[in-house]
Amino acid sequence: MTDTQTHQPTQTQTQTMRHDGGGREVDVDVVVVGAGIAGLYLMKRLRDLGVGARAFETGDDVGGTWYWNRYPGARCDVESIDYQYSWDPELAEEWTWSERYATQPEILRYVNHVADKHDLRRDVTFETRIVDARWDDATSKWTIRTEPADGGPLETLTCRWYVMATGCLSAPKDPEIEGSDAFEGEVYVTGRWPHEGVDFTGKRVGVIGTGSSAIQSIPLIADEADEMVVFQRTPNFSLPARNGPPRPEKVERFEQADDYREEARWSSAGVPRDMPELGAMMVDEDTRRARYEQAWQEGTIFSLTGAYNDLFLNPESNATAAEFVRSKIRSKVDDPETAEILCPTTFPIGTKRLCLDTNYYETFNRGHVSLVDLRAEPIQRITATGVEVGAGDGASESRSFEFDAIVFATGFDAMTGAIVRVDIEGRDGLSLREKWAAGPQTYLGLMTEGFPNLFMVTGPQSPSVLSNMAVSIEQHVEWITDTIERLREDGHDVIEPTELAERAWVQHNDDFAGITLFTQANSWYMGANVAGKARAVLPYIGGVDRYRQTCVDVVEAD
Ligand code: N01
Repeated sequence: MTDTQTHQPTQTQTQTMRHDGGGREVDVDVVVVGAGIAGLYLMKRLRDLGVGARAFETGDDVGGTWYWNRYPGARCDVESIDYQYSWDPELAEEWTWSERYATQPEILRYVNHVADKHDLRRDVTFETRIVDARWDDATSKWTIRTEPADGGPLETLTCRWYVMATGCLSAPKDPEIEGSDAFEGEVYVTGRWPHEGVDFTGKRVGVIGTGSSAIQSIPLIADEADEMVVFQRTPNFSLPARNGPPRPEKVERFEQADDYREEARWSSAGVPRDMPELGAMMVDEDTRRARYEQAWQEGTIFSLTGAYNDLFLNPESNATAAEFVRSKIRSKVDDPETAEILCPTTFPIGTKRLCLDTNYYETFNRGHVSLVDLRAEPIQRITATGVEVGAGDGASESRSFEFDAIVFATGFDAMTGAIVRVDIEGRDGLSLREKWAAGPQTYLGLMTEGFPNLFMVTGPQSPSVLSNMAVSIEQHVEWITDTIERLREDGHDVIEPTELAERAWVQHNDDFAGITLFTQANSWYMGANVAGKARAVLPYIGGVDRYRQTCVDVVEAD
């Protein structure tokens, strides 16, 4: 399934080649982009294999997503017992999660603990971004230019292998609102939250967006703000997280950590759980409602849409789960009009990522919090003092809101954004940005034809965001490092998917997506949240277990 070329095995040591024009030129075996959960594990594996590697990170420390997303209420929506590294079994003994769903500061402390314990910072260059990367067929190497945050000279490196461990939700998207630079008050973006925190006490705050980041932060911002207005374009389905101490039944199962983790690796979403055998329409309404109620009480993103086996396939089944959640929203929100605005009706439940919340809907019962339905009154512009909404057709009146602070919770250019923001040029000058203009084309979400020796961790067309990222990251890191090790042992310098293998994988992804309801939503899963981005299902829908088996089969087939 792949082409390889044979050369001498690469050097294992990092070598300084020459100095040039103020910038240095360095040759390493592997360049890794990102020092988050994926980048750190990559660096550890490569070091253990004796492969010279350097990582680059735009932040000034490790943590990736947990470094950047410091907004109030930021938590993982996968339980912490599941969302942690498995490669160092001692960590489970050393680290006890204080909550079922740990907060961002606790997760960041955990990542720092791992970085300290394994001395992983020493091979990372912080506050440095990759500007571009070009493949050279003559040397079978990548040439990469990096730019330090302090505006210092660009550095040029060459490497044999180039790994993007850039995360799926790391490139904040442009808010795409007229005048978004015009506001003269405080401006915050959830994905780039100030490290020192923000005190909203006594302030009038506008929040734009109602995705996970907004749904987690709104109740806490409302605790401080004098007045809060939430601008909602599309309502989301959110389930109560029921956060608290780690669940005793989970803690007990995790006592057999090896078995538990193996089960996670071979589960459909990277979290061990019982799979439903029945379709939703195979049971009567009372049974169904009781099952949904049980799932609602469970408080996970998997429980409700995992209650029946056809909720992503059969619109009629899906509608029963969606209506169940809408009934819960109506029961939580006092004002019937506000409740209706908060009820999602335009996409099947689960086809936009479900949110987990603590008191989100209840926040709209507070006197100082109001909701603006942007479908009825779209944002016209952001002004120096606030936000103007209205149909803009002269038929209805426009309204202005004045704020001290505006929070943009407007999301990310997901899955492909962080990859194509680097100017990557493969064989014969082929631009990755151009190759993916009509949607990503990858082999297994790990590589892409025309870009030899370029690997992606949890790239598009792999399970990634539809799974427990911790499990999917480890699988990719191990696959990539095993592959590099094998190529070196066998004296191969180049690996690249064939065009046919890639076409088949893209087709397989499309086929899977086509039989599900995912294509019916204008979600970031579909690339639909970014103006001009091609519409394509970005994650692999077939499940972690099926995907892992495919990767195993590919390796076994040599
Ligand atoms: O981003 P989003 P997010 N005018 O894209 C709105 C993960 N995550 O940062 O839906 C007005 O979901 C946009 O409206 P619409 C998680 O996987 C995880 O919240 O495009 N509104 C939407 O409401 C999550 O799914 C955790 O109509 C505009 C919102 O902004 C993913 O990250 C926590 C607009 C963006 O929502 C992304 O979540 C947080 C405009 N011009 C995030 N542009 C956990 O682990 C955008 N919007 C719990």
